[in-house]
Amino acid sequence: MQMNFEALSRAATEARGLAMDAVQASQSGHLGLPLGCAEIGAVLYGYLLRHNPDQPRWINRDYFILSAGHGSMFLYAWLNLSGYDVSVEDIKRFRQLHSKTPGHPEYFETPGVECTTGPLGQGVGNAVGVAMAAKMAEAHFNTSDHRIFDQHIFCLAGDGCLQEGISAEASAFAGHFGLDNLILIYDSNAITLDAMAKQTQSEDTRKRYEAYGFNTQEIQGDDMQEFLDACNIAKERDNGKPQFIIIHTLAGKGIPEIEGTAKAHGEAGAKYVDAARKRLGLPDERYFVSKETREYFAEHKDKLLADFARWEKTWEGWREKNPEKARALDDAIDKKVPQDLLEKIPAFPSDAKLATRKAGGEVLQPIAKAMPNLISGSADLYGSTMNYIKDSGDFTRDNPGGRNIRFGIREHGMCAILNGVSYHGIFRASGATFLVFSDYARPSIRLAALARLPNIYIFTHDSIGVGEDGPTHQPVETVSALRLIRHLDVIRPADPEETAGAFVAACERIDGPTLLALTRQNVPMLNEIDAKLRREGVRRGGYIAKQESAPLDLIILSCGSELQHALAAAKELGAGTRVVSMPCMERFNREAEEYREEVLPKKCRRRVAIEAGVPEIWYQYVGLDGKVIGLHRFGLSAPGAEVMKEFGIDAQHVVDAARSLS
Ligand SMILES: Cc1ncc(C[n+]2csc(CCOP(=O)(O)OP(=O)(O)O)c2C)c(N)n1
Repeated sequence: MQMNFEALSRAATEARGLAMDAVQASQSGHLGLPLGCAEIGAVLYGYLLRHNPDQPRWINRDYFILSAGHGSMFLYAWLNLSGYDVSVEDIKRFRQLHSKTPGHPEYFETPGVECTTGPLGQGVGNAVGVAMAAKMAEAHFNTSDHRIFDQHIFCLAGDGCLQEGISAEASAFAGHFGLDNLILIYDSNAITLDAMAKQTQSEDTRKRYEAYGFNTQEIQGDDMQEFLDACNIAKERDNGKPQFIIIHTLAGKGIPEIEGTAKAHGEAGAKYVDAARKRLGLPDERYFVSKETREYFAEHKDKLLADFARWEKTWEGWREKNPEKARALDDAIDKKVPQDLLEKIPAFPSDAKLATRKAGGEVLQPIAKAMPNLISGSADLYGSTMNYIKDSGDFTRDNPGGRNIRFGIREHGMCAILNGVSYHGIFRASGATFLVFSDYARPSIRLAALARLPNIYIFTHDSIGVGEDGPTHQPVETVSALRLIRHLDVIRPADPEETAGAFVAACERIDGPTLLALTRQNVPMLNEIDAKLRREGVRRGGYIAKQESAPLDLIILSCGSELQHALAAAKELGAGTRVVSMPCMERFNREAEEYREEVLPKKCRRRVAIEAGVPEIWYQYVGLDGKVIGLHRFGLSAPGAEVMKEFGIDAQHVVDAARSLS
């Protein structure tokens, strides 16, 4: 079928009108991209994208990811025209309380929004992750008779996205791993927010992307035929190269007072909207969409649904011939976790002396067997993070089914790519690095939490116990800072059995990300706590590790490698001492009031906490009457045990603190 230029030009004009009206009404938001890229939207949503507005999460849809999330009205306008559940009424409420049209696109708020974007560059990383997951899905599920996955991933990025380092990390990864299903569209409109782009960039972006291993093309963005041709060339190239299309556009096109200038960027154009609408031939009626445009998109949707029905036939044939694969895919989509996952992990010998990272590596193997959709990457630190799935190979161009991802030294890119994998919805994404470098990845972790993606972060070397590498590598404030991210569970297990519980808790949690903070150094098995309790206690976040044997008069709280000191101190502090293991504050805080009261009865206010990190967060449990043994400074370069001793992270300091309580 030929592309209908007349209908799509009309739609582009009306999409411009929707953006102008919404931005004018809310007196906020960005006009530049929605106006400048209207023809791109028309070609993508009116012709090219293979999707199903009635089933926004259809597993074999093409993706469109708006990395330049500030241009959200672009997305909302095209979703409305395409027949997604985004009404004109929703658009009228652009940027208003509890609307489906928030300032920046949010995954859970709006049907058809694929990723939460806004922090520039993030969408590029997400798109790379989706493209990788799509390649993996092809490898895991397609057969020679049935191709149920053959997706293309389109991503629209601006100067800001490509200036941010995260897009460089992710793009280099995409080039290296040959993600030729990725089509990155660079909206080169020569402006950024403050000024003309040339005031801050002079690189040759096209050459940069060629150097990453992309095929590149350069066209005029408002020429629909040129854009269509470029996309068709990009789609047909199965040559192991991701595709980069530079589109030259005029930001704010349609409002001459601001067109092509930095003023086009935000809502400055709103005051010229009335005249601009007239010039575009739009009637006075606000949020106008013509009958012709509605009819065009209704017809186009019929065609999309017919394509979808054809795919469904392939899908049914595939299911019939491949019942095991079909079951595995159903489970993956439902994020099912075997009920007996914990039992699948063998008990650790009671005399083991292992770092929790090493225990984690052992725990991961049976889990990976039981969860074939789990993937496990590392930012060039498998040797230290120990999370390599031994039964599977590396993900490579030649082996896209490999479940181990070598991300290179790209923590931020890794975490944005993991987000993309989770958005794709089939593989359980996990990735590893040193915990202290979570700072390099924090924006992506925060977005995973905001979008409630079930990522698993296996972050090791979790305290000053790192030792000789010194303060640059020793987390001090990092664990607590991560605990402050809403919806992120941070689990810091104390010994190998708690580590088993922590991994299972992470896999079982599907409504948000979980970060496992594991030690570099060996820890003893805490055999005085029943092994079952150690494993299962983690699920509740905090539990009574040692029950007092006389009336309760002191509670010691701890987690991770310091729980051993709490237990040792309790021996000296008398029969009325209780020890609470608190591997995950977020889980504990979600428990019912009765359980929390059972573990930490209010009547006992003599409390001490110990953790080799900043102390502040523990005051929520020890209160004004309690004491916290922690660190008030950065660490030191020396053997880990000596650093711990130097800072008083030991049982004796717990004993002294407890005795000093009134
Ligand atoms: C990480 C990040 N830093 C800063 C911003 C604020 N911001 C939003 S848009 C923008 C300028 C983007 O310029 P460009 O990508 O060229 O977008 P365009 O001007 O084409 O709309 C800035 C700095 C942001 N959203 N994210």
